[in-house]
Amino acid sequence: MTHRSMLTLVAALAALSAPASAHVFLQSGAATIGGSYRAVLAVPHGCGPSATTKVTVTIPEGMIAVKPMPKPGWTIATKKGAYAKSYDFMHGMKASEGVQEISWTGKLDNDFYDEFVFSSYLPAALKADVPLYLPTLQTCESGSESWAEIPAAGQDSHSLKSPAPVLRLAASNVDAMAQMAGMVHAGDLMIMAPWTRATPPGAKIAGGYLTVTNNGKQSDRLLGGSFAGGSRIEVHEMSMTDGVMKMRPLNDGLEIKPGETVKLEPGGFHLMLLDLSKSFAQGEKVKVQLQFEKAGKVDIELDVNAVGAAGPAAGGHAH
Ligand SMILES: [Cu+2]
Repeated sequence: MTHRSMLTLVAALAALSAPASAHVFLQSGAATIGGSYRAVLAVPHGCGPSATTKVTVTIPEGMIAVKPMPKPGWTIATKKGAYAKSYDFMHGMKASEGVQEISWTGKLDNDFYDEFVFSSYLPAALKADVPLYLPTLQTCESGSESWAEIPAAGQDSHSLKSPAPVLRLAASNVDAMAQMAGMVHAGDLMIMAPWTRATPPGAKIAGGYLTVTNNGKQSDRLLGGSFAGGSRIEVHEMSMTDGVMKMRPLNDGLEIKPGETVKLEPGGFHLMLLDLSKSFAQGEKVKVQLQFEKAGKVDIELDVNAVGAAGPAAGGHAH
């Protein structure tokens, strides 16, 4: 891995956490698992015009060894308690209890911006791709604002009115490197971690999964694609309708908006590789050519994982 690609990844993670509007948010909203994390909670405004008098943040399970930084003019109070489980901390130590809530009491006029800082540790037991949410209550001279909304699965957090500050987690550098081995740049698009599953003998279809980030200023669309071992690739959406998993082809393609990262994964959006002429064997790579509306044709390779890898088998698709 080059330095440059590492920086690109960091930039991509940072872009994911950039605030859409003036919410209370974490200044550095992405961190690596298995290391310390300095949380900077940014408070850009009061409750309407009213000055902020107290900021209370709830520490999520899995964020350990939390210590607030003293702040001139503000009184700090913490609530401690037992974690749901015990975590491996630095130097082989275990941590099973600690700070679960911090409040800062003081005054911050609506005309000013301020930051509330604490240190923490993100144990190796945390999972990449599962973000941590830090619900925050902002109390003001008049009224309060609760920054506590957490997006439902598949929901865009930008659609929330008062989203909880979020910390996105990345795997350790070793895992990040493995991910980046399959990273492809195409114009403003960055495609990461493309994979599929081994198919049972005779299977005619297979799902394809990847993550695509649009670093550009224009929207693009993933329209489908082609591959040597079958007829074509469609983009599908899988969703629950009346308790039944249903799939539908996205005939207009899948939009990837500027600044957005879209994940194709089992149970959600996916590539559908059609009319396989031979099955995919675990460990091989399948060359496919994706078709984007603006970025055009993009060659990638899907890693073939185990038959049952992380989701329903391709043969179970009801077409
Ligand atoms: Cu499908």
